[in-house]
Amino acid sequence: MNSTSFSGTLIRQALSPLIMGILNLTPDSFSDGGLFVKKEQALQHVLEMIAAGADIIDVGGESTRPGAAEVSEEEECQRVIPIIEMIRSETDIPVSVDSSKPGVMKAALDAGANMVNDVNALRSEGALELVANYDVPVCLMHMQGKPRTMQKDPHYDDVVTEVKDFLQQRMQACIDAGIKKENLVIDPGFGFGKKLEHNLSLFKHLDAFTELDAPLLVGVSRKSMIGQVLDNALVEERLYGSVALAALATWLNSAIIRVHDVKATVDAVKLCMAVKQAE
Ligand code: 7PM
Repeated sequence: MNSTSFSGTLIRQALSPLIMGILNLTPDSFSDGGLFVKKEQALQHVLEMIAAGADIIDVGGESTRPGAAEVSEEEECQRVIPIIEMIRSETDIPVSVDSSKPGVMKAALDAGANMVNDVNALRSEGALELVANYDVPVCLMHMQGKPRTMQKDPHYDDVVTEVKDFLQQRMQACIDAGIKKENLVIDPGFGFGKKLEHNLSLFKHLDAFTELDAPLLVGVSRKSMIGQVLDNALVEERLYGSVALAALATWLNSAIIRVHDVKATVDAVKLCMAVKQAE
């Protein structure tokens, strides 16, 4: 796949889930050797993910970690735009921009990004209108609350129904704003204002979202729900759990799986698809 052929229709028609490799550009993510060294490290990481079989690279510079401080649009652009320009000049891999700010989305799309990934589901002022000006896929993610406080006692009466209703409403808001339905991707937002029990219910009932008639993106890689079930606090010890959930997400018809560990996930997805397609 290349960046020019990437589209909402391609996501819908893919026979096997697409692997979205995560490129995190928050300041703590690469060693601090100045801008040039950081760019080289980021490019190295992208080339590795491409070699491992990534279908799309998700570039993000805003930490949505529970409790994280907000970053300015200017700061986020400085982190993300030079890297998107570099990926576009060095490779032909489709790029998504992980941002909730319309100014960042615009700069990223003008620099050649092919998709918008918004954990805030285009609820920021001006975000719907901005995306409507571009014919690109957009991922609408569910989140209860705001990143800074969302893990403080999240509550649902019926988590699957509430997340589904939210996503349906955001899909309608997009369509009303002039965004094509075939460009919409939906995501239940694992870990975003959810306790373990909520995350597990959402995963078990992923098939409930197929009714919304939009491809499903699943992002659970290295997340705390894995640490909670396995009782391991260390993020470095969550690889096997992440791969297990990627296999399950494949079995449950996910269209895009967002991961840190591309090679391990590609293998799991291939095996899962081989079994799925057997007589
Ligand atoms: C710290 C905590 C840093 C959590 C980063 C994160 C998703 C996403 C993220 C997701 C979509 C992470 C998250 N998660 N976008 N962006 N879906 N669409 O673990 O689940 O990567 S950031």
